[in-house]
Amino acid sequence: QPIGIFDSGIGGLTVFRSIAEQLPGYDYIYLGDNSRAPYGNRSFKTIHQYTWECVQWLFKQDCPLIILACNTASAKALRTIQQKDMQGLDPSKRVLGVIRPTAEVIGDYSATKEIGVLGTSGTVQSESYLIEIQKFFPKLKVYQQACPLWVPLVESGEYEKPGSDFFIKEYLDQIMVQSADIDTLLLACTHYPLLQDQIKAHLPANVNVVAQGDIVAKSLADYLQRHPELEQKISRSGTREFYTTDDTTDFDRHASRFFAAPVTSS
Ligand code: DGN
Repeated sequence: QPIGIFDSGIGGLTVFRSIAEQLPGYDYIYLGDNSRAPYGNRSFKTIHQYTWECVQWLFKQDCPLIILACNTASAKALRTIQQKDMQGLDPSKRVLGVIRPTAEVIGDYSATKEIGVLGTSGTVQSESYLIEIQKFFPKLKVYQQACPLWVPLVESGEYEKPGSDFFIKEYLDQIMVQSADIDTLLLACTHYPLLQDQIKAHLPANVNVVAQGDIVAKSLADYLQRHPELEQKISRSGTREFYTTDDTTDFDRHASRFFAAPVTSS
């Protein structure tokens, strides 16, 4: 039985890439809901409905464990899925998100104890990071900034062109002006790691830029160790299957940038 990995589109492949690197032996199925992406500006109800449909599809593929490798879906749909939709289903099935594992450790990256969270409008409006981080680091000061143009910048491939720096700098200026003591910026969106070098180039050298793929992968490894009955169910032939709800040629062309390896989807 494979581990299911869900994202609104191709962005979750940055998280999957870290998971596949740290836990290479397991089987995985990735589903990108590209035909309805991006989720970033959609309503709570719509994001929940789309995410739950995709989770159910992954359950039908026999996944005992599904990771919502999407911040927007984790922020807006995970709680309802865990607390309502899954009631009455096989209790051994699990759906996990990316926000909690990130919130558990992000405070450790900061010396000043002031951090900035960069995400989609949906993630920022949900305040999920503020709420989750408070549970683990109650004294940490957390500032937020929505960067709605960064997902289209990455998806279109325009980020590799010089004009993109204008849009990268704009949101960084908006977060850094909130406090002079911010020393850590969390990239709380699957697409932003592709902008990491350009983001760093606009910031003082003392500011850490943290991508969450490796954090989520490490947390998953710990989770499987703590849940041996679940871990036993996962098959281990090292297969990776990719599915998209939209055009496969398009998915494959863009996906390899995010996954850092060739991708063939169905
Ligand atoms: N995968 C989404 C996220 O991490 O927030 C970004 C893409 C989107 O649907 N807006």
